[in-house]
Amino acid sequence: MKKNILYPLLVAIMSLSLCAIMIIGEMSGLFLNPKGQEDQASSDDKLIVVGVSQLGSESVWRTANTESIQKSLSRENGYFAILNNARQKQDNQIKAIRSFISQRVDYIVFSPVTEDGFENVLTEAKDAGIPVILMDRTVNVEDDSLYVTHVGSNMEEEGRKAGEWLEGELARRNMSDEEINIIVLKGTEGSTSEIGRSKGFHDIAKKHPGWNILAEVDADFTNTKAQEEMGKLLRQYSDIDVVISQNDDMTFGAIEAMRKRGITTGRDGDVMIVSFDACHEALTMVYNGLINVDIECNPIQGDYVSEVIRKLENGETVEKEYFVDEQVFTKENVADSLSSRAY
Ligand code: GYE
Repeated sequence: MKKNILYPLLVAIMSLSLCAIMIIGEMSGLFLNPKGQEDQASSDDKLIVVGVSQLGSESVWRTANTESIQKSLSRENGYFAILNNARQKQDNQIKAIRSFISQRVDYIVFSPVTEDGFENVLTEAKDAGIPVILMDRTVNVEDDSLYVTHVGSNMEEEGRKAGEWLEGELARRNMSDEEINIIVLKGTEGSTSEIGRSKGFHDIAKKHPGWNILAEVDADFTNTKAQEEMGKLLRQYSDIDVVISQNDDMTFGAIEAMRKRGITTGRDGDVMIVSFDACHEALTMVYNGLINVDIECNPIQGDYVSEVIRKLENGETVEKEYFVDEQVFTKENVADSLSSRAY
């Protein structure tokens, strides 16, 4: 009988003590460690995991673009970004995307080195239910549902701006009816930036029978390749009036090749230089008159990408294409942007 009364009493006392220990523990921080870990784990669970396949690190532009995406897709902003650098090789990009698929990332952000050749891997991403956001360059696929959206520049428009600048400059110099010898240093053959800039420039060039395009050479968007190619072209052609160089890094290489041979460039030089990107170093050269014009291509695309992801997370619809804002820089308007340009 005694035993029966004591037993529930004992259980009640033990439960109360346990509660008290837990409350005191909570207040004194005794359980802080396990709970802290739990918080960390659950906040990690809330992070949006993004696989980023960057095509390479071939240019100043690319470095700024990579930094922009890393900054926007930071942990503080709610992301866990896995970045892969493909070193300008399509195979590396395909491998990276496959690895993102097997890691079951929430999104893939992808800057394709060329437009062709990604249909299969993008189909695999779609089948796995992973939305793909194209950044900077785009892809050539029959089924455009293989990607959600493209955030980048209007490359064709950039090419047209280059042609229109040349039209205007020749008119200003009263040279519109003269024969003009042009060299085009192209970026990576088959990339969106090369295709667009070439097409845009050609659209203007074909209106001018006097514009002779002597050569169009692939210099892969790099300084060293452009220096090498420009060296060869200078041995081949003695009367070059204009170099259209599809990015600033190639422009630096081309100018160096000309400088070595005593050829001057820019406003008062032997050869007019039209460049693309508008990084700080090139804008300085525009200011100093060594480059005539720089068609801006804006690499700061991270916030646009993050905004697209935010919309998708909220179930909102997104546009198929987002173009970033860009301008044209000549000596007349470059000074203000020069001081604020961070890349
Ligand atoms: O102009 C060049 C880079 O695709 C817009 O790629 C980009 C181009 C950029 O390597 O510098």
